Amino acid sequence: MRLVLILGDQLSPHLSALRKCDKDTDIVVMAEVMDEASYVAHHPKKIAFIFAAMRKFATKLRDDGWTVTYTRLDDPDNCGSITGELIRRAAEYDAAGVVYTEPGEWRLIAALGNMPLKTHSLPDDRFIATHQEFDDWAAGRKALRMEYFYRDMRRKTGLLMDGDKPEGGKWNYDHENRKPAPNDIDYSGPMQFTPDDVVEDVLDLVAARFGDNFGTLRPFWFATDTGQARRHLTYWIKGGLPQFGDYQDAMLDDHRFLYHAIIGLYVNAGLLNPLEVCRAAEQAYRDGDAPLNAVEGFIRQIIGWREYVRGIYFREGPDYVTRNALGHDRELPAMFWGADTAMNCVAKTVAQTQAEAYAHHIQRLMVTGNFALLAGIDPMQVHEWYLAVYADAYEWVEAPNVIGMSQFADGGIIASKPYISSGNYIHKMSDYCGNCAYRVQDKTGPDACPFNLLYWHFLDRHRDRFAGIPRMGNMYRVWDRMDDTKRETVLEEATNWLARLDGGEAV
Ligand code: FAD
Ligand code: DLZ
Ligand code: SF4
Repeated sequence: MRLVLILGDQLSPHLSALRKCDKDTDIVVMAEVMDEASYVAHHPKKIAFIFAAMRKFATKLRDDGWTVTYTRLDDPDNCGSITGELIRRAAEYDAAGVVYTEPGEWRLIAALGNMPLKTHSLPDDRFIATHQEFDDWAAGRKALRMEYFYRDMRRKTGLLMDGDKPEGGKWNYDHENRKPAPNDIDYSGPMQFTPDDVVEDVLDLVAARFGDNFGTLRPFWFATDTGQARRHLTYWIKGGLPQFGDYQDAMLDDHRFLYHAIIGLYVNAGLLNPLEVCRAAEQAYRDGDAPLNAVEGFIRQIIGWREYVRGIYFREGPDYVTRNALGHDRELPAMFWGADTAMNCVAKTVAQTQAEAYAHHIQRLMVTGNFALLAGIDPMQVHEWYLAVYADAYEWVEAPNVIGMSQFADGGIIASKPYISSGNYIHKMSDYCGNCAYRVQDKTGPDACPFNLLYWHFLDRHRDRFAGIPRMGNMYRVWDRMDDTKRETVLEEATNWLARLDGGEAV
């Protein structure tokens, strides 16, 4: 008899560990444990989502004939850690060993590997590329650009392929996907689910135990099982996907979700399979219900970006999260935890993060991420913030996005140049600036948008590293053409603004 470990983000009936084992003889172990629930101060909605989905998945496994031992967070015998629970259960059932699917964090991989039990780790084949395939692709390349990896994934899956050619003749339709914010959104998603008894029990538990964490628990509306997640997906494919491409990069004060899929949390926890999601989107294109730019853009996010960042996380190793190539060391300011700020774009992104455990990609990258990078905030603190506050955050996917793509702390493995912008970009893509105490048009002066000041401050202080990058040369030429007094004013005002930030002012 063996134990089969199922972690909170492995809630998939075809998980490799389940396929390997026998429901007549082996015993599934699932456990809500404090170690996992507190290694960062997760958003209460994220904890509630994971616990509720775990409880429902355990019931499904029992219905399917498995014997499941399930430890609730408040069970008196709870050992508090995954390894503690496995050791306890192994003694209880005199188990010969533990079978598990490789976790998505180095931390847990190490802990499971160091247990005093016989263990058998299996690859997580819910992903399209194996570690070996990614490493083979990466080997010998000077630059690991997602686009080329993505093309291989298109060929491997056959998604949007026309024989050996890409559907429509081009691999990537991104240039059609950068429309600024529309005046209105005609999609009412995401689909919201009323909590049932299982979810209500979990909400009470989470409110009692994690009520002080950053984030609002109720109203809670996430899907918590595969059936619900599929209903939401179908609803989005019909109502959201057709316009997903056009407005992928847009941001609106009054619309938290726009045309985004809000499926990251479901796919990452195992409720939806990434290929199933992509095939459903492809079908909408084949049926004439969604345009190619939307469907290609969506599929690229999943079989391209999602697979690519995972490949980087495992290739780079456990020290990836500690990297700090730009030597940034500013404390994460209180505005990230909801303290007042006059910057409307940051305030709105943080407020919706607090309410929903969700912000979409451009908010994460070009508002909070851009700000943290320009202001020189310690990337480890930025990483821990993102890992805590988003319902879809697990280290394998969050760290490459934050440490690599957003903060350039890996020195340029993921991003060929830093994702930075002045207030102009936010102004173009959103309606935030119209409601802001700062003036996006002002480059200097008391009302100048902080992004305008910090943008030049960043470029100036990292000149040695970035001036030689061809696609950044233009920015330095603009800076160099400014007259000396203006340059000095910008740098002085940026420095003063940062000092006020450090002093705890609600800037
Ligand atoms: P959509 O915009 O509708 O996209 C569809 C799907 O594509 C997503 O659900 C996701 O599975 C996938 N996807 C899109 N972009 C990426 C990407 N860059 N990396 C991996 N998958 C991607 N994604 C996470 O799943 N977890 C994280 O913790 C996370 N942290 C991020 C931090 C930063 C700083 C940035 C810039 C991006 C981060 N992302 C993360 C990627 C992306 O922002 C989210 O996947 C997306 O916002 C989830 O919302 P959605 O389901 O509505 O996605
Ligand atoms: C994120 C999370 C949380 C909050 N709680 C649990 C838990 O109590 N039990 C569990 O098995 N998994 C949990 N998880 C998910 C794990 O942290 C996740 O498996 C790792 O982060 C690896 O991706
Ligand atoms: Fe953000 Fe600047 Fe626009 Fe204000 S003016 S919303 S700080 S970009």
